[in-house]
Formats: sequence, C-alpha cells, structure tokens
Amino acid sequence: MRKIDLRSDTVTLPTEEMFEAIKNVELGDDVYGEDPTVNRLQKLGAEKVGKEDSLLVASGTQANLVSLLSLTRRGDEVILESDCHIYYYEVGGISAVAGLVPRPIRGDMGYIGPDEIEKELRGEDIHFPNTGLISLEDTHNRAGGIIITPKQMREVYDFAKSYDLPVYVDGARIFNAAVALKTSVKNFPCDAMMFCLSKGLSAPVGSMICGSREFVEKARKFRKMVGGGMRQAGILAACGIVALEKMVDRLEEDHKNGRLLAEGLSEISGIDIDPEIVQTNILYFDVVGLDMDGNEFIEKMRKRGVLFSDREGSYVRAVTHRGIEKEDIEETIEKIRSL
Ligand code: TLP
Repeated sequence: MRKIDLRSDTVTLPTEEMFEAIKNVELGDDVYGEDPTVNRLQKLGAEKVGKEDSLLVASGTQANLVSLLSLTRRGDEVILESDCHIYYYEVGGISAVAGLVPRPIRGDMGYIGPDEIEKELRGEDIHFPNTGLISLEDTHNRAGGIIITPKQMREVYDFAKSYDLPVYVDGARIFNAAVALKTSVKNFPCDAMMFCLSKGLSAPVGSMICGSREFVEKARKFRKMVGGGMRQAGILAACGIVALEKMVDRLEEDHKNGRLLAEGLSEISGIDIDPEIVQTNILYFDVVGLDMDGNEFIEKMRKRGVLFSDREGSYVRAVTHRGIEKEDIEETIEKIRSL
C-alpha cells in the first residue's frame, strides 16, 4: 500500500535535478573554506535573505544552537515564545550547551510583540541575568505554520533596537511565509536568521545561518566547536542550490493543499479545525469528538496508509509538502470519513 506521509515536510526526498547536481559537483575541503559548491550556496543563501553572508550547517537544530552561541554570552537570558522549537524540541541545548537562560513568553498564535516583551525585560539589578537576545520563529511550527508578518517583525525589531538587543529568527520555514505573503525573505527585519533546506525545499540535509559577516565568522568557529565542520559538503550544497533556485515558488502548492485538507477535515463531524487559520503547510486538528485521543487516531490511520504526527492529547498534526498531491488530500479525507 502506498503511504500518504503527512508527518512532516522533512520527509521530502531529493529531486532528480538534485541527484544530477550531485553527479557533476565540484568539491573541496569546506573546513578550509575550499569547497566551491558550498561557497556558491553560501553566497546565494545570503543574497536570498538580504544578509552579508551565510553558513551551511547540518540541521535546523544545529543552526539554532550555533546562532545562539554566536549572538549571546553564557548566562544571558533569551526572550522567546513558550511554544517555539528552540525551547520545546531542541533537547534543552539552549541551556545545556549554550549556557543560556530561556525566558519563555506565551504568544498569540506564535507571536510575541513589544508589549509582552517589555514586561519581561530585566532592569539593571545585581541579581538578574543580562537580557541578551530576542528570538522569534517564522513560520511558527506549534502555532500551526502561522506567519509572523514583516510588519510584526518590524515592531519587535524596532523595539529591540531601542534596548540595543539583537533579534534572531528561527526561519526554518521562512520561505513558506514569504511565498504565502508574496514577498521576499529580505523584508523580514532581523539581525540574524536561519532557514532549512531540508524541509519543504526538499534538499536531503542542511540549514543556512545568515547575518552579518562578523556574525557568520563567529558562527563558523562555533559550528566547528559543536562538530559541524563538514569536509566535502558540496555534495549537500549542490542540492541546496537547486532547493533555493527551483523549489521555493512551488511551496504555494503545499499551502493550497494544506487549506484543502483543513476544509475537508472541518466538514467531518467529530473533528475540530478552523480552515481560516491555516496559512501555510502545517495544520493541527482536534479529534476529541471522535472519542479517541490523538495517538489512537494516528495508529488507526497508519493502518489505513496515512501517516500523521502527534501532539499532546487529542490534537494531531498534518504537514503538506512536495509529493502530496490534491488526490492524496482527497484520499486522506475519504479514509478519515470511513473511520
Ligand atoms: N521541526 C521538525 C520536528 O523537530 C518537530 C518538524 O517535523 O517540524 N525550527 C523549526 C521551526 C522546526 O520546525 C524544526 C524541525 C527545526 C527548527 C529543527 O530542524 P532539524 O530537524 O533540521 O534539526
């Protein structure tokens, strides 16, 4: 039975063009800065997001960790949203490895604005840690692929500058945000950002850290420290170049399919979801009215060939991506109905 895999956009396989690019790739030792393909990707990555420079790292988690290390000093406090990936899903690396104190703030659909942040800022006091960084996530995964708009980010950025604080963006899916808003990633104001090549953009491995030249220089050293200095990484970078040049615009299809799935789900009694809030390719729905919890639902659907990922209680997550077509969405809805 063919599986319809809606667990994550991380399951996307490389495209034919990526395999072709690997066959013809030029390689060197990237720890010496001598891999021409990595260098090309890093130039392209920086251009796409409007920053001075960028750096290829192994994963989104590594990108966040290395960025935190590069933007702060040990013992600093980091203001972030309480459901963000850095705080929720990164094994506590922010504290365990970077030595930072997270200060989580509950956001509104993933967004924390100047008013909420200002309340949490520490004044000068011998007892307090220094506030070192504001970190945002765009799109916000656990909020359901919700976009922080350039305007919202501008509010936080301008506010942060009035306190001389840097702003970092976990933009694992920032290209989804830009495509959905029909804008450029360059319009999301921040000091540094990371994005993933290995999610909706379909590359097999890799994320990019982007920012000023000085920031990227620091990040290069921290990347080495955490064991992320890769050698002939051009094999991966070749796919990353295809991802950035060819795979961005099609994210629109994933968003359409996300909306289609949400609409179909909303018509099934026992399932609760408001399709209006689905903005990109991630959606959460509540199966409580089906008299089962999320994991039971997931298990039953797995046996029917449709894979979802879990969340707490009666919530289930679905993510649309390349390889999921309109027909797959229709089949999924049919299979849930028959359940
Ligand atoms: N998210 C994964 C899981 O870890 C939950 C997924 O399937 O969505 N930032 C954000 C916003 C992410 O969603 C993820 C991955 C990461 C960082 C980490 O990227 P990786 O998995 O490459 O370390």
